[in-house]
Amino acid sequence: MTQAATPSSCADGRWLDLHLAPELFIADIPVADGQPACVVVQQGRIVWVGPQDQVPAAYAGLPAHDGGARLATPGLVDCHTHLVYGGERANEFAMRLAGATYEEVASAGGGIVSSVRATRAASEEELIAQALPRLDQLLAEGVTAIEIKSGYGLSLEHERKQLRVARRLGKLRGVTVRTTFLGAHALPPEYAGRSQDYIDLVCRDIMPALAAEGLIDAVDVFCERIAFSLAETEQVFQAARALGLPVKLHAEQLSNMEGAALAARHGALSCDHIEHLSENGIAAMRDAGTVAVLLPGAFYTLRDTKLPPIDGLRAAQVPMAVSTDHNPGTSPALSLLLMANMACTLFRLTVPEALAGITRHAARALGLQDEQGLIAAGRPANFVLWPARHAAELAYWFGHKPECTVVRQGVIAKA
Ligand code: DI6
Ligand code: FE
Repeated sequence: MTQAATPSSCADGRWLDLHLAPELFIADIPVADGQPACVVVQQGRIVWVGPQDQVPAAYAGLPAHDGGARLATPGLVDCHTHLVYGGERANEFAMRLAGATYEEVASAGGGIVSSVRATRAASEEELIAQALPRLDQLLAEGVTAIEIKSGYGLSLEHERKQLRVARRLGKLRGVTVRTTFLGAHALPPEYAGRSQDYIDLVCRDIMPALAAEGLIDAVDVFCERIAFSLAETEQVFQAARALGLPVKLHAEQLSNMEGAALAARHGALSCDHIEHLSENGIAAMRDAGTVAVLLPGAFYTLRDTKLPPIDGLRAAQVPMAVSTDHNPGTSPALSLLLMANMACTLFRLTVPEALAGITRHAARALGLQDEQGLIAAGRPANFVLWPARHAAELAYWFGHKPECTVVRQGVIAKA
């Protein structure tokens, strides 16, 4: 049995000599740029934020933690991962280097279905043991909330197993985990050629059962020509809404299916990938308050050339999040900071956009905007101290794992 990570100590007290990242905090008393700040934590929650020379007397006697003049940001939020799966697919990496397209690999029995076979063959304990090192890589970089999808089980038994593993990972590491049911990720082999029958099974049997077991926080669909149609997506969303579950969508990754507009009609939390997002989709997302989740790791791995419509999203003020999309096929990425760098370098996001993308906009994509992604009084204590003075350094450096101090759910998870 994998031992839970023992938190080193309680984070309660005054965190002094901090420099707060612009736009990622709300202070009780204004903090000027460069002014040393203090964050006060009591019973695991932030109770005050402001200049360290104006800490209220009521907190003066609390233990002091030295922030070391470091940059403080909210805990990072990885809002789109397929972190739980069996095996790996390095062989496909080699196949694509030899010229096979992602769709050709899928048609040759590789792709998602090969991970399905490996996931079905693995026990719950084996999936935990395989996922923990991947989760620890992300946690070491200050992730304090993460979304974990199913979608490699594609049956009641194995989708349940994936979602149970996701819940257990959160408990083992004391990290906020939001689970997303992605039963409509691919057609399982036993339903080859019978897509509608499988979607009926997903909507009638699998989703209601797992929702009743409290395993589902949101529902997602891979809406794409090599996956599920708009009509099938609509059916899954109708079933989700009937169960009171919010939805999100893998939308417009390889083509424009107008999936984002459909998702927005259902008040989707987010539409993700969106390289082929249309003006109509942007307007629909804007009107619905749906977050655009950018996944530069998949874009990079697939050597995609179709950039998401960043200028259009920016002009429409659609919140943009950035995530690893960690999965064994198109984005075996284990660094959210690298994704911030790639969002700037490949997608031309500004540094403030990229940092909001891995904190407050990512929190919104999970419905966690009131408790994650911002340093402010009244929220659980989830923040990171970086060996940096300027926020731009978080997107500038890449390929390293900065030695950071992580406060996660009110404990010092990494000193
Ligand atoms: N789009 C993707 O890029 C991943 N899933 C999806 O809907 C691919 C997942 C995999 O290849 O295992
Ligand atoms: Fe994905």
